[in-house]
Amino acid sequence: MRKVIMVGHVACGKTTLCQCLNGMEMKYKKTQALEVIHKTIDTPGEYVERRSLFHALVVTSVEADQVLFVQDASQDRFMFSPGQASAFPIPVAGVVSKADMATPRQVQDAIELLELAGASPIFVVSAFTGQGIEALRDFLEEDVDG
Ligand SMILES: Nc1nc2c(ncn2[C@@H]2O[C@H](COP(=O)(O)OP(=O)(O)OP(=O)(O)O)[C@@H](O)[C@H]2O)c(=O)[nH]1
Ligand SMILES: [Mg+2]
Repeated sequence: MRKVIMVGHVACGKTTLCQCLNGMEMKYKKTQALEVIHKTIDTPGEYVERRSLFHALVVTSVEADQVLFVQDASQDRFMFSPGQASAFPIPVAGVVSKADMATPRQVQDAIELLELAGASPIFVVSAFTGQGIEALRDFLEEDVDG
């Protein structure tokens, strides 16, 4: 699996997604610092919410192959700015999380906002129901060079 770095607002589901992708038991634990979980770099949501910390995500991404911008579909709060993916030196894909809690309209809005941020491709997932997880896992298993 590609080495992934998770980027997204507080409580959007990054840690749960890391646990799910790595076949671990899913249990809540607030992320307090940058943390490596198997081949995944988990990050606290505060790093994308506080502009002064954002740079640390960009620097740390050098250690990874793939950024995942994670957006909670059930929240109307959106932390990514247009074109923000271009700040990273590695490819950025998007994940719309918690699809089980969102309306189709909310899912569509989250997809469009992630596209605007420059993330591609975009996966709609639920760590709870397993929706979209296989497709995301297959994508991450692809060779980094294509
Ligand atoms: N319904 C639903 N809840 C989810 C899903 N994924 C995560 N959650 C819940 O959302 C809450 C936050 O999940 P976390 O994975 O800890 O979020 P995080 O992005 O790591 O948050 P920080 O570490 O604070 O940045 C927890 O209560 C999870 O159980 C999902 O797919 N569906
Ligand atoms: Mg976390």
